[in-house]
Amino acid sequence: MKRVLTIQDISCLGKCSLTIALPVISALGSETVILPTAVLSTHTMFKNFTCKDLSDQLDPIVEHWKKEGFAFDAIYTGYLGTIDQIDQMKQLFRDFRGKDTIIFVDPVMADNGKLYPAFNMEYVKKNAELCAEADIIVPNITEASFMTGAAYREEHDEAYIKDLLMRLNAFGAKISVLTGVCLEPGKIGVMAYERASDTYFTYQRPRIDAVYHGTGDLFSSTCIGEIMRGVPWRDALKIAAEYTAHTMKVTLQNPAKPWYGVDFEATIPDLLAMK
Ligand code: PXL
Repeated sequence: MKRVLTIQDISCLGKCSLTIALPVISALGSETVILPTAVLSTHTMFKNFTCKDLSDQLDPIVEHWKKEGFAFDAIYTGYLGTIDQIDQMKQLFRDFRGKDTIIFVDPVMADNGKLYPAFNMEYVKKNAELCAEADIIVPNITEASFMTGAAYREEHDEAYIKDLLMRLNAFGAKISVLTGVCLEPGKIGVMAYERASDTYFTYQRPRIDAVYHGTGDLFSSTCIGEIMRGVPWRDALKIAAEYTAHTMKVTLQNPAKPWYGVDFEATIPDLLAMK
């Protein structure tokens, strides 16, 4: 069985970060090891959330794992809390990177042209450094524009996306993926660049007209979970885009109209059947 280490916060209520990564990656058949970076009462889109930083726990946990000789097939980082934690991640990658370990970085910090409340430009710069240590990076367009210094454009064409991908590629990851890419009216999806083959990959599907928190985490968790079950990365991106959209569609039908997260619990059986 593959073993994935995922490092993100726990938002106790909110359906994002670890509360998505753990069930989704586990359902896809990998042992999922978690390293919580902080405990929040909810995700940061709620007002008055509490937050307990766990930075001082990371080193002792990692030291224990090193003594036990644990290894990981993939390391997936998502929402981290602080600049120091990003430095801790860089060291953790060095400690646990084996010959075939896939380092998957989702530099969660912004969306829709804006940084999340907890972050500033210094944090952006640090996240770019973390991306440089990864095999696969999956920023959205907002995160990519912040990290590369390119202008953020809500409406974009292929030339803009390719330019962003080239700027991301310069950080050093093997595969740079941009999410939230819209190349035709009414469509949305991803575009990626793989350095080794010097090729682009584009996947577009009909846009679901809704915004939920946690969909980026669902996308990334699905992607790494699929890669771990042997699915080629391009197919994994496609499945992750389809599964995220399907889950949004199902959530839209929920009469309780949840606003803070998607009903992935209802769609995990569908994910397992996707090819
Ligand atoms: O889904 C990304 C995410 C993860 N963790 C926390 C968040 C967010 C997005 O807002 O606030 C704490």
